[in-house]
Amino acid sequence: MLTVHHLNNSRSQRVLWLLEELGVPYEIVRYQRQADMRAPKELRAIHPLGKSPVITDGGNTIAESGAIVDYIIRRYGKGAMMPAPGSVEYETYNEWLHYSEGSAMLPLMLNLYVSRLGDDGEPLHARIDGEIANHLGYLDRHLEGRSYLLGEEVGVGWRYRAAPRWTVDLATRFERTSSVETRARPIRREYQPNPELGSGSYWLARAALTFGARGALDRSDLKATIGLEGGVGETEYLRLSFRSDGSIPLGGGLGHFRVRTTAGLATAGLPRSRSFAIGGRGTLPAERFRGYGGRRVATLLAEWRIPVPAPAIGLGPFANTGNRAILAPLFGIGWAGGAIEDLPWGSSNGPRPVAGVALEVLHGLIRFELAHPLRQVEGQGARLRLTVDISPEWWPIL
Ligand SMILES: N[C@@H](CCC(=O)N[C@@H](CS)C(=O)NCC(=O)O)C(=O)O
Repeated sequence: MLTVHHLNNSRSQRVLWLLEELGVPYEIVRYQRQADMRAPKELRAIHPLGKSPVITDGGNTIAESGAIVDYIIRRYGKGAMMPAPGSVEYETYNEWLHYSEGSAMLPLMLNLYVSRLGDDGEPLHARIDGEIANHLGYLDRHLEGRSYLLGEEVGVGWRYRAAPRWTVDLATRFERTSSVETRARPIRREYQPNPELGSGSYWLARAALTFGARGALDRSDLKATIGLEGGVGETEYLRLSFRSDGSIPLGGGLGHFRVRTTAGLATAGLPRSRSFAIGGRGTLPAERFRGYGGRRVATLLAEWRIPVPAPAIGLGPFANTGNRAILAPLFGIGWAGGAIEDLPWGSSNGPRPVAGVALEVLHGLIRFELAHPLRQVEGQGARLRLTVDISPEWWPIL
């Protein structure tokens, strides 16, 4: 029988969780942390590192969370919890599997240890906090518009490619949200973390029609998705959403004109976890991040993307920062209505126009946005805001 060598309050909780989800029988051998939080020496008899999680199964002894999860899913998962090896999704799954211990855990552990140094650790905090913000921002961007890291939902879906650029998606799922509250320690205190959005249990059905991008940067291009979702649970609701991104080349070295739009409309029963939110990066620069939202939203962001020369700074023997940057005067307008009780984002009380300029450098990777709300933001006064972020084009692959 598979045995989990479980240390209290430790990462082996993940292994127990996985085994429970899969319904795999197992037994637990418990170890108690000592007063100094270290594992008792008995764990070294199982694996030389003396850490938890460790599992033993027949002749196998396996340490390291990712390796254990991989072993259990391959051996006992019967195809569940893992995309088919060789598929694109499998590579993404594998990346996330390694990501938690390989990248994300380091700044979190550094934070834990360095915090114990009190004032002596202060010089290290800027870097540690920056890295934590980097990782949380990455996760946050990856989760934008979806509920899970690897999929959009737990349920079944069907995708049909009707024509090279047209795709139809139909899906149904069961969703239970108790809380998706996050606590953030942002660099700027204005960042709006997720509120407690628990909305109970729902059966959902979803249909989406997507017109895919041609993917050619120097020609005109358009991508758009329209989705209709219906839910039955604590309430009943319908939710219609639309998103588009199009650009037209202006010719003569004048760059591109680009327009991005989003729109959402939902009936009165919309649960809080499915509410729309706008403001800040990606939707309405210069306005507060997720400042407005509810059951009805619309945004339009237009910019004129002008290529300008930039000094190419060497980045080692094979790369440089590129000899071109994009300067983009921009105009945006957003509107939100149908506020939902207890959410920090509410009605915009009419349209919220903004204007500014963006600068994209490092082959379009880094985007600076300097923008100004054209209408006063309540309680804040209208002021110029600078945002530095990874350009939205890169969000899906970073
Ligand atoms: N990267 C390893 C980390 C294992 C690890 O450090 N476990 C901690 C508990 S979360 C531990 O055993 N600490 C006790 C000690 O180091 O004595 C994994 O994910 O399995």
